[in-house]
Amino acid sequence: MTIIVTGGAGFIGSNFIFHMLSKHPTYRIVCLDKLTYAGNLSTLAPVMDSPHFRFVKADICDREAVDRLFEEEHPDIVVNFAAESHVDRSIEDPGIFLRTNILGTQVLMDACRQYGIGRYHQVSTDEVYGDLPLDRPDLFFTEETPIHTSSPYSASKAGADLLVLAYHRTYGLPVTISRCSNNYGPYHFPEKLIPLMIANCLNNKPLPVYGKGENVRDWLYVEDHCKAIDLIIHNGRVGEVYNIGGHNEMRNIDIVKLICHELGKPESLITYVTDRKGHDMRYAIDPTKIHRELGWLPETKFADGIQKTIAWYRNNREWWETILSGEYQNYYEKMYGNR
Ligand code: NAD
Ligand code: TDX
Repeated sequence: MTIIVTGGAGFIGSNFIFHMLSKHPTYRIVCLDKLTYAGNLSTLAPVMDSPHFRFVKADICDREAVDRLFEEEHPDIVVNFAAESHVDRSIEDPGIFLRTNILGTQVLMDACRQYGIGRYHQVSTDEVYGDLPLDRPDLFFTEETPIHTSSPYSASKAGADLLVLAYHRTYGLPVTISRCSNNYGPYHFPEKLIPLMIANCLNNKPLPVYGKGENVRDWLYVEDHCKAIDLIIHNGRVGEVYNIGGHNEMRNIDIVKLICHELGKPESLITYVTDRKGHDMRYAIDPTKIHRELGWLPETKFADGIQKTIAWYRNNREWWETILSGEYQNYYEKMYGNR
């Protein structure tokens, strides 16, 4: 069994590679990654020398490179994590989001059609459903909830999802799609809420909370997401969408306060800043389908997962300080300098 994992040098993709190599020791995992600002080869150091692993630096939009890899590897399965993934960046510059997230998906699926594939899996997001009101805690996203996007990022992910379903219906490509809620855990790029707040806390820097901090996200430990994808690519029904989420809704401000508390830092570090444009209020996933069909349930409770995550950032300062010391400084100044 050979699996091409695109975007495997990023947060969830790298965790997925670690999971697959340990859970399926006979599989060959080939990581294709462009190594954008979000990709980090040092993350993959523990598996780089494994005879079951190969890393290839390439852009999923580069048809020649993708075709060459398919000719060399004859993959059975492709799992597409590669994407521009940060909502705030998509508000500043949507173009690269449309290119990578939509056109890159097309290139990968064209190669799957040309060379044949057992399964093409698209890693999507709950953000394609838009948001839910704060005063309707009874509402959840199901797989039937209409697509209704808010940001250029979520619109690009939704565009890709529609294309994936079109390739299934039109060409019979054996596809599956998963739509997961917010992940957290090791190797999360420090531009995202949880790792940014941990890193800033550890450096005694202000903690920039957008708006009033009342927005709600449904947090899932990254390993639980990886296990769900593992189940879907093996046992999920072709042509189907599976929602993944842990019924763990929390307000941003409560997460930030919890991180302060865990790290023994004062809440006075919290700074309320100008809200994100078009900011989604609440995400909440109904994961009944994946539970009923595939037996998936989240295993890590938030109280444990956040402790493990904070411990990881404490013990792996070099990983994130290297990021903070580079180009990220310009990004941070641009995003938060005058906010
Ligand atoms: P990430 O930004 O940490 O990693 C993205 C990876 O893709 C990086 O390694 C980057 O180098 C690579 N990449 C980007 N453009 C590429 C291109 N053109 N060709 C090849 N590689 C490219 O993202 P993440 O948080 O790990 O998210 C992975 C996937 O999961 C994305 O598709 C995202 O939309 C989805 N998702 C993320 C979350 C979350 O909470 N992080 C939740 C649901 C779904
Ligand atoms: O500095 C910040 N301050 C703040 O208040 C940042 C970076 C974020 N926030 C808020 C915005 C959101 O309400 O925290 C919440 C979470 O923000 P992000 O970490 O940027 O995640 P989100 O916008 O919810 O999107 C994430 O989940 C779905 C991932 O980045 C996406 O890739 C995934 O599809």
